[in-house]
Amino acid sequence: MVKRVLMTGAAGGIGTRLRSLLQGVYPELRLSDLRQPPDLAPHERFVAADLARMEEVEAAVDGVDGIIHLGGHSVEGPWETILQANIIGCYNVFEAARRKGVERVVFASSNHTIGFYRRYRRIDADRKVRPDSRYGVSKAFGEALGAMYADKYGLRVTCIRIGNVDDKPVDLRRLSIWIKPEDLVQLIRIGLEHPELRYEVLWGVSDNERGWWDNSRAYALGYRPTGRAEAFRDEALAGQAKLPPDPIADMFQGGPFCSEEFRGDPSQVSD
Ligand code: 15L
Repeated sequence: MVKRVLMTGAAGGIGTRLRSLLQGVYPELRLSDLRQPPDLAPHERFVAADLARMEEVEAAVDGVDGIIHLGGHSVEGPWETILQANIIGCYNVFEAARRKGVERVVFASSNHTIGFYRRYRRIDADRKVRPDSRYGVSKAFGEALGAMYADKYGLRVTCIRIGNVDDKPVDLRRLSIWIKPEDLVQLIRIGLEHPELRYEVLWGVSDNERGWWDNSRAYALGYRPTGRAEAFRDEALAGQAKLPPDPIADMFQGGPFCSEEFRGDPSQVSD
């Protein structure tokens, strides 16, 4: 039974939403980030940790049963930033979990692990990765680390390839990849609580008519999303109409992460 849970990246956008949604679910929800969130509630315990510093990560994970690893750099960035926050930081979280005997890790992966699949492709999590950014590569690295720590050291690991967490989808692409925050909580709880789980890669997406990803494994584990992006169709399309044209982004699932720094010929991106 998972009772004590650490959330890294607790001061970030997703962490802030999850703090209230997870309130009371576990007897202890410990929060960690570089800086303390300004609105820390009396029942919340905060431990400052720089993920790139192993001793700080070890101190943060000490005594917990499960980790929700949201921390790191959450968009594309310079290599040095990605290296410290997402490569070294992610290694430190898994390795500290092993050293401290933490049973479960839920890793916030991203749709940007597969961003260079074209939008007309329907894929499952067994397809090879096609990262669209250094950020996407770092998330694929995190998934690989998770597999190794599960297979070699017996941790129970769930990687959630998150689409886009928001109150509602804000453009055309998000009509396919949006996830309602409450649905993400369901997936995290599967990762922390499902008795048979060993290593899983699940799609962090709601029940979207225009979805691109086969999430049948998540459904088999009990996922019952309540979010439906299509309910916000008109607003999302109005949001899309305000965006500048970006033909490369429009071809691929990763959207603007694909067009940023793109110097190639899109017809050469294998299909
Ligand atoms: C992500 O992985 C990012 O963390 C988030 O900021 C969004 O940009 C999202 O992907 C997206 O693809 O919309």
